[in-house]
Amino acid sequence: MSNPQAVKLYGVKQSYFTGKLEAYLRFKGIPFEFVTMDYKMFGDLIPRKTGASQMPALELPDGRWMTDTTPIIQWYEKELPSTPVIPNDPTQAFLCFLIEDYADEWLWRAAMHYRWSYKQGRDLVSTQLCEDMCGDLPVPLWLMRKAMARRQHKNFVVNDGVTKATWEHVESGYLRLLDILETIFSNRPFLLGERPSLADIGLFGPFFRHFGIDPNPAAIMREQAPSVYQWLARMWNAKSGKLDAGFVQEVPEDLTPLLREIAETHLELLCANAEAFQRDERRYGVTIQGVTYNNLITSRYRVWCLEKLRQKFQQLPQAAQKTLQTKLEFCGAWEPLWRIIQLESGFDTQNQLPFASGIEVFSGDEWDRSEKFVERIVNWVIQPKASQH
Ligand SMILES: N[C@@H](CCC(=O)N[C@@H](CS)C(=O)NCC(=O)O)C(=O)O
Repeated sequence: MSNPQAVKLYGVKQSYFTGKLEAYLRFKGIPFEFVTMDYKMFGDLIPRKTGASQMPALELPDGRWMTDTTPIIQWYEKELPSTPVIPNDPTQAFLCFLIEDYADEWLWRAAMHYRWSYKQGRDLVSTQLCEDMCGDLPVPLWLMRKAMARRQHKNFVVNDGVTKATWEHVESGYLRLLDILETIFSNRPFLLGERPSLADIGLFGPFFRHFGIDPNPAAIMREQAPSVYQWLARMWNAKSGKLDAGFVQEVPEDLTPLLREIAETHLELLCANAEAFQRDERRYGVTIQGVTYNNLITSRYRVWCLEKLRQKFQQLPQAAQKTLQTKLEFCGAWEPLWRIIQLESGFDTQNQLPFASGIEVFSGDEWDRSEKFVERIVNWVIQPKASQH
């Protein structure tokens, strides 16, 4: 029997952000019922209720809907403050937001690339996604899988700047991150000590549902970073009720290479994206660690991400700002955080998320929306002649 107090979590078991939120709900002991989001919900119910065609979405027992894992978690942290994932220490708290943002927005290129550029990942996940999301479409599975793999590859790999020239850099970012995390998780169970923080939950998104499942990156992780592999299972099974351990004091030295990596990659991308947004350009290029990515789609959502990080800093007391500034300068993250003088996404200006109408990370003409995907398969199969015109 279903629990009337349970929230409904709409998503699929292959999804980055659904996995992130599941880990959080499990850790906090928030009862939830998992609802597989099929293509009809994705294209209709979910955007109608939340404003955005994205997963996950949460439906509360009182009928309210929430979208976007970042504000959802922040809302729950205020509602259920007794077992926090955001440390009290302001420097640690800010670094958690920064690591979460890097995991949400930067790592998805590598995650999508390993999934959709390699045959093993593509075959496995296109089968799972089509069976779970499109099981009732009157279309042969092989055809659906082909259309799904093509849509995902175009949206998340080609449109995100992965080419022959950037391929190696994309993969080297994953390998470097494994090395950094292997050191950290050889020293302690979670990024900031004996209990999971928001930084672990953020990283769990790409790591659990992509790097840990997709055959190619998972094989690399098992060989090269067994402590990271072990952390994945530890995170999945972490329960706040069972933990009385705390966060470490201050910021451990072994986080410095991670923060430097974030400064050189993610913050550079956020700046270039924000500049393109200001200039009203739909596509832009950026050089990261000496490698140039071209033709990236400008994202209003990611302008908002940078805006939010800056607001988090500004909300801190003066003394905390000073300590944090020193740390960020040391890691090269201070200058890019403030490089853009005028930053205005115009999104969620009243701070009403996760209940306000959300926006997708990417949208616009270049983005192949899910509705179009279904429409195209139906055209191919059911009206093959009509689709030739
Ligand atoms: N910022 C959102 C991102 C959610 C998101 O982009 N989810 C992906 C799946 S993991 C999605 O729905 N993509 C839309 C698409 O494929 O069209 C969050 O944190 O919830």
